[in-house]
Order: sequence, then structure tokens, then C-alpha cells
Amino acid sequence: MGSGKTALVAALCRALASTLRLAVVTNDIYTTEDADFLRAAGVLDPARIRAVETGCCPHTAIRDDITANLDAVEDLEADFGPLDLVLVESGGDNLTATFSYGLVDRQIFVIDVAGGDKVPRKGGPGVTNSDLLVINKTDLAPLVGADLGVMARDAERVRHGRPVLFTSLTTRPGAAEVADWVLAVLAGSSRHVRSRSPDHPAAQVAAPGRPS
Ligand SMILES: Nc1nc2c(ncn2[C@@H]2O[C@H](COP(=O)(O)OP(=O)(O)O)[C@@H](O)[C@H]2O)c(=O)[nH]1
Ligand SMILES: [Mg+2]
Repeated sequence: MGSGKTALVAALCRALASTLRLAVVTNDIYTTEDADFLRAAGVLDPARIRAVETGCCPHTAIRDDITANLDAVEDLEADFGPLDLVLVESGGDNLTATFSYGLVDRQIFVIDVAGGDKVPRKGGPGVTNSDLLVINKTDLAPLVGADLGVMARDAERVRHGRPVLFTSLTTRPGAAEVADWVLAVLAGSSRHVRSRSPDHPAAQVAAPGRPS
């Protein structure tokens, strides 16, 4: 909770809504807070944002009984389809959270530096097996004493080559690298998207033509 999932969904909407047919499903336990935030942010036609109120452990609704989320995706497809991309944000993100691949084609796991630089080496299915690991809030690293180099090294070690991207969604709200990863996946090949360490200049530079 609080790692920046909704901020990333907003960033991806900003980056991709003009080129892709897009919709969003949010998950909250008792409210529609995240959907309300995204609608108020004006990042996408509000009708294309649906809220699922899980009413129970948020992991269950993305992993075990995915019916409510599948219904929301199918409703969006019926109303606005064909859609190129539906972003489903989970209502919880502790280290054991995973999506059923019956619900999603790809999983992005978002952690942030404020939890400490130990988090990647603690592992868990999201950190190790997600299709993309995003380590967010790099702007806070100096304030919380998180060593981004350690996080990059540990993440690479536990993920065996699966990609890792560092973001600061407050200082660079376009999340250009993540948007590029999504586009590469949609184009049918994510193989050219390599892991980038935070001290690698390429990680800090927005792709040409994309807002950062
Ligand atoms: N400093 C900083 N704050 C961020 C960043 N990304 C998100 N936040 C803030 O962190 C809080 C939680 O973000 P949110 O997207 O709601 O997290 P979620 O619970 O994972 O969906 C909000 O106050 C955001 O403004 C970031 O990169 N840097
Ligand atoms: Mg959220």
C-alpha cells in the first residue's frame, strides 16, 4: 500500500491514452478512492475507469476469486471495445501479492524505496516473478538512506534477468520507461527492454518524443 501503483496507472494513462484504446480497473477494499482519484486527475475518460470494491482481502480478488475483476474488464470491453490495454490495479501490494494469469497477461509489481533497500532481497513472488519490477520514489532515497545500487543488484540477482525499472513519479510523472515497456510488450517482444540500474544514464533519460 502506498508504493505508487495509482500514480503509475495515472502516468501510464498520460503517456498512452492518445495512442492506445485504454481502460482502467481499480481495486479498493471499502471505497472507490483510487478510481475517484484517477477520474479527478483527468488522465482518462472517467467512464473508462471502473472501481471494484473487494470488501475482503484484496489479494483474493486478484488471485483466487477473480470474478468481480473479470466482470469489470468485460463490461469495459463491451462498452468501449476493442481495447488495446486494460490496467488492473490491485488493492494491496504486500510481498506475497500476485495476480492470477487468468485475469492479467502481464504483472507489474511496484515497490518503493521508503520500505528500505532490503526489500528486493527479501523476495516474494511479486519481486522475483513479476514481468516487470518497478522501484518507485527514487527521489526519497537520500532522505530514507536507501542505497539504489544495492536495490538494483539484489533485484537483478533474485529476478534472473527479468526487467527492473527505477522511477520517481513525482519528479518524472510520465514514467516513460514503463510506458515503453508496455508498448514493447504490446508489440509482441519485451526482450529488448533490459534491466537498468539507477546509476546507468539511460535509466534517467526519457525516450525521445515522450513526456517525462
Ligand atoms: N515522493 C514521492 N511520492 C510518491 C511517488 N509516487 C507516488 N507518491 C506518493 O505516494 C502516495 C501513495 O501513492 P499511490 O499512487 O496512491 O500508492 P498506491 O497505494 O500504491 O496506489 C501518494 O501520496 C503519492 O503522491 C514518488 O515517486 N515519489
Ligand atoms: Mg492505489
